[in-house]
Order: sequence, then structure tokens, then C-alpha cells
Amino acid sequence: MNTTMTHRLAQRLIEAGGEVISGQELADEFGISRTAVWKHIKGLEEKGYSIESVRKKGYRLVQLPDSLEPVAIQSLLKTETLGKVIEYQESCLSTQIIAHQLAQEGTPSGTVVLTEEQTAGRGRLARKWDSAHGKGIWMSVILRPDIVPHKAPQFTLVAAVAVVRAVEEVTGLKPAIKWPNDILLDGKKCTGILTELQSDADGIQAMIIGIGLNVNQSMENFDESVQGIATSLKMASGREVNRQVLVRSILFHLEQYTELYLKEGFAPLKIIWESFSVTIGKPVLARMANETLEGIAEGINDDGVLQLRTADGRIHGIYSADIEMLNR
Ligand code: BT5
Repeated sequence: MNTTMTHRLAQRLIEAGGEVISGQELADEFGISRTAVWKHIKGLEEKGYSIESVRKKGYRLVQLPDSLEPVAIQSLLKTETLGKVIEYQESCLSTQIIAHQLAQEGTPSGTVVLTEEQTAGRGRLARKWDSAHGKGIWMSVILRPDIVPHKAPQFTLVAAVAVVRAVEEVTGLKPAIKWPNDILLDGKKCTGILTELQSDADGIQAMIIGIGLNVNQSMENFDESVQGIATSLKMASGREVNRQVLVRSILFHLEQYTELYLKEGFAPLKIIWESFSVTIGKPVLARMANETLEGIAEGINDDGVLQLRTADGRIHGIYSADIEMLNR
């Protein structure tokens, strides 16, 4: 079957917002027969769309499948560039791997990679990211901002702010950010962000922002190794959350904040980031590659670098670390 036509038909039904559209109208609009319309409708039903056939009137979309396929995301997306190109795979090793490949092939800024499941999802330092099928948002966003490479880690903070805003908007929950890349609910991790770069002598060619957001997992959907530290939006709110709405909201806020960043620099984002942060003003342990420091997290500087004050009063700039909150 012509999948582009099925896709266009799905888009039309989504945009109709639950109104009935007659088979004849669809047939005329797409230049196909009513029987062909009916076949595409059957095709959509097989993919999990719930469509009501109203006798003598036409078709009405009742419910979308719970998937992140492009048509479900793009139909109501309110962005200028983010998500205009979406690469979707039902299952993959890691959306970061696909995004790196696409970036090298010259895909435009704003391209998004989405999947239902990652079999080799990754965190920082080649750690594993647990990515259960259909339960979370496993997404990589490719941006090509005109900034110097050492500013790139700021985008981890920009993305964190966008995710917090989206989660608040869609669920009413109030997540907190633990520097640099964890988003927490009730002290447990619901989101990790991984920013990677492709750069050369001319600067950044592409920035790949990987976002892993636990949405509808119950405890048993998590790998045993993370059950003690992970949570999902469903576990925190007691309700299933619509992943499509959430993806659209993240992309919208990420685009807004990226524009703000490119216009006014990091300063306004630093203020928003600090208002969501649980780290600032608290005693923490910062584990780095070759040393561990204990101190008070005083804040972040204008580059997003954590300022840690140790007992001797010295301030250390921490560029990358695992932070443990000390409950004192
Ligand atoms: C991160 O690393 O938190 C970045 C995670 C980025 C994942 C996204 S998903 C889309 C894209 N494609 C990818 O392959 N990756 C990105 P880090 O700070 O290093 O934290 C990793 C640690 O978090 C692991 O060692 C576990 O302890 C824990 N962890 C693993 N899976 C988790 C999950 N689903 N929820 C909460 N914690 C998890």
C-alpha cells in the first residue's frame, strides 16, 4: 500500500480534531477512490489507530496509537524547525548513533530521531541507559548552532530546562534539576541528557542532544540495576502520560530556549535553570575522572560550570562530574 497516502490520510484525520469527514470528501481531496480510502483506513486501524466509521457520514479519529511515529508528532507540532524532519525507528541500538550518522550526511538543524526502544541506549562515559519498549521518550535532537565548542555543555542545561517546562506543562509535576544532566522527581531520576558534538577546525558541525525521559514505566519495567534510583512520570503522578503531547511540548520549549540563547546568551537561561535546581546551595560530593571533591555547590557561572566551595574556602570550577547530594 502507498504509505505516504496512508500518512497523509492520518494527518488529515488528526487535524480534523475528532470531527467526521466523509469518505467522498477524502477521496476527492486525495484523488483516490472511496474504496482506496477505506483500504487506507483499514491500514491505519492495523497500526493501532482507533477510527469510527459513521454510517453514511464518514470517518472519525477516536484515538491515536500510543507510538511516536512522525505523523502523530508532526500534525500538531508548533515549532518552526525542530521536528520538521523526524527519523523514526520502532527499535534501534541508540538514537545517538542514528543521529550521528544523519548529521554526518548533512541532515538539517532541527532533525529529530525517535524510537520506541533502544537496545544499547547510552549515558555518559559509555554507561547504559535503560530504555523499555514504548514506555519512555528516547530522542536525539540535531542542532547546528553557530557557537564555539566549549559552550556546548551549556546546551545540556538548556535542554534540561526545556524538559522541566514540558513535564510541568503536561503533567503538573514539579521536577528538579541535578547538575548537570539529571532531572529528578521525589529525589529519583526520571530524565538523563547526553550532549555530544561533531566538530572540526571550523567549529561545531553538529550538536546531538540525547534526551531519555521515563514516562509510563512501572517499577518492574526498569532493569533491576536502576530500580533503586529511577522513577517515571507515571510512578510520580499515578497516571499514564501521553508521550506524543510530551514530545511536542519538549520540542516547542527547546526551540524557544535555543532561540533565546542564541539571541541573549546563557545569562537568562542561567536564571531559569537555577530556579529549577536542587543542587545549588547544598553540600555535595563531586566525583570526577581523577578526583572527588566535597563542598557546597555555590552556583553555576556564566558558562554553566559548577562552582564548588570546599572546606578550605577555595572555589573549584567543575566542568563534568557525577554529583551526589549529601544530606546534611
Ligand atoms: C545520562 O547519563 O543520564 C544520559 C542519558 C541519555 C539517554 C538518552 S536516550 C536518547 C539518547 N540515546 C542514547 O543512547 N542516549 C540518549 P549518565 O549521567 O551517565 O547516567 C547514566 C546512569 O543513569 C546509569 O549508569 C544508571 O545508573 C542510570 N540509569 C540508566 N538508565 C536509567 C533510566 N532509564 N532511568 C533512570 N536512571 C537510569
